Amino acid sequence: METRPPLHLLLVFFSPWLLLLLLLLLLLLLLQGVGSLQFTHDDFPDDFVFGAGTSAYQYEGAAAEDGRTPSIWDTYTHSDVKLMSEIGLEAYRFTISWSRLIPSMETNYQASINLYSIISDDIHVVMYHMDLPQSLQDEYGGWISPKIVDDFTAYADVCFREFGDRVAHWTTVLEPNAMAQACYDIGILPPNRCSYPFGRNCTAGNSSVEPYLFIHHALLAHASAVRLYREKYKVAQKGIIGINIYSMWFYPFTDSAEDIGATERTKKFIYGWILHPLVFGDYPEIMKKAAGSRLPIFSNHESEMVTNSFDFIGLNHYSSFVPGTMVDPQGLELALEYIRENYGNLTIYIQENGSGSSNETLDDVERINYLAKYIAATLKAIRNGANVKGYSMWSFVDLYELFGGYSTWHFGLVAVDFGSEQRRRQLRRSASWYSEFLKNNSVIRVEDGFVSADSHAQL
Ligand SMILES: *[C@@H]1O[C@H](CO)[C@@H](O)[C@H](O)[C@H]1NC(C)=O
Ligand SMILES: *[C@@H]1O[C@H](CO)[C@@H](O)[C@H](O)[C@H]1NC(C)=O
Ligand SMILES: *[C@@H]1O[C@H](CO)[C@@H](O)[C@H](O)[C@H]1NC(C)=O
Ligand SMILES: *[C@@H]1O[C@H](CO)[C@@H](O)[C@H](O)[C@H]1NC(C)=O
Ligand SMILES: *[C@@H]1O[C@H](CO)[C@@H](O)[C@H](O)[C@H]1NC(C)=O
Ligand SMILES: CC(=O)N[C@H]1CO[C@H](CO)[C@@H](O)[C@@H]1O
Repeated sequence: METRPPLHLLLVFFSPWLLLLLLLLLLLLLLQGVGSLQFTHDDFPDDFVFGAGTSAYQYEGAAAEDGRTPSIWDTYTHSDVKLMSEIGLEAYRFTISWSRLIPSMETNYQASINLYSIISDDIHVVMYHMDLPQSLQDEYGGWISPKIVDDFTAYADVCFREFGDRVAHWTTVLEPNAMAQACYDIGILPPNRCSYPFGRNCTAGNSSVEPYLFIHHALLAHASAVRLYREKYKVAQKGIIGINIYSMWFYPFTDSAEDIGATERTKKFIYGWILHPLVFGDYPEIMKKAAGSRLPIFSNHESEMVTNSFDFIGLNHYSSFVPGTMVDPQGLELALEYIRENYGNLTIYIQENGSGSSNETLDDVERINYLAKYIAATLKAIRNGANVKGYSMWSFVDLYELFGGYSTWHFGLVAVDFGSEQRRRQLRRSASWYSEFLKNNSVIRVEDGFVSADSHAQL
């Protein structure tokens, strides 16, 4: 049987003209940059803000532990604010610690916020990230009791009253959907509640019920704080308020209907658990069906209170669920598209995104690569119609990371020498790179797996 093409076809195929044409086409494609994007700060909308964040208890962490006085914390804040201004951050995000918002600390927060206000009028504050006062946990079980709603609202009232004149963005609760799992399902984070076989190391808890209770009360507490803000503070303080979700992206394992179905269900549990009530006043049908009577029911009044109780949605986005690689900027684009398609064109702030490393090197090229790709993905999403208004990287300085302690993980643009008495700060290459992007409008080119900038940041 004849399998080779006739000779005259081969001749045409190898004709020098055709070859030249093919080469020209290839060159054009390369010049155009297949899958590449070139951009500067100016390509983002005027009201788009770039920032970086920290969280109070991770930041202050050691301060309380080793008995340092608040004035030393204040010194760190001073030097950090100077660095923030040098780098050119437009927004600064930090978390107030509920368990530490005692009168003596209130003055410290006042002092810090005053300092931040000098360099930026775009201060973002997170009110809750896993630091419930122990007394409320002991008294009534904390978040699994509806009593938390009033206590959280009272705490929010203090935050708005004391700091609201200088805070532009309030985020009530950080990553409730991730906390439900870590704190009440597998129980690896405080209050370490779980039950067999979902978690194995807890002394108390109920993994099949408490995650749902936690989210239910977190949504009600959030909505109640938002109502308070809108009724009592918003007109005078002119800020906006929202909630944050942990937004990992998921791909089906195969093309089978089962895998596609499972992926859709997962997304409803991860995104819809929070967004469906906030947009439609109730949990997604698929969750009600799967969780049955374990899922609490919103009364009409609660449903009304929760619906539209946000000005923006904050996303913490780190990676996708793909075996092999953690860096998947496309996952961020797909997550934004999913939210827009299912819940409308919501105002989104990417509040946390960063690359942790066990390597404390100052020459953090990998972090630069990661950040450039995700900033590029954000720009692409905006061009495709997503309403993203800000990008805040995690984190500004190396922090006391939740799982590893000081020495293990390094997320910072700024390195901290935790061994030195003064906790000496040093800018990493990523800080200079971010600064060139923000202040000098340097060009960032992102190609598949490769990032370059006009002028490479020098330390
Ligand atoms: C339970 O705790 C022990 C001791 O802290 C630890 O070694 C073990 O890995 C934990 N097991 C699980 C399943 O988390
Ligand atoms: C968790 O609570 C449910 C509903 O009250 C109950 O049926 C189940 O037995 C509880 N599980 C554990 C481990 O206590
Ligand atoms: C840290 O990263 C730098 C640059 O990527 C590399 O040269 C160095 O060997 C790494 N150090 C460790 C301990 O992994
Ligand atoms: C979403 O809202 C933004 C800001 O108003 C707008 O620029 C964008 O075009 C909207 N997207 C769609 C798909 O309508
Ligand atoms: C920005 O450009 C100026 C002038 O060319 C230069 O002095 C400075 O080092 C550059 N980088 C930053 C981060 O400002
Ligand atoms: C504050 C926070 O949640 N940080 C987490 C970000 O994600 C990394 C893993 O990618 C965690 O190690 C951090 O604790």
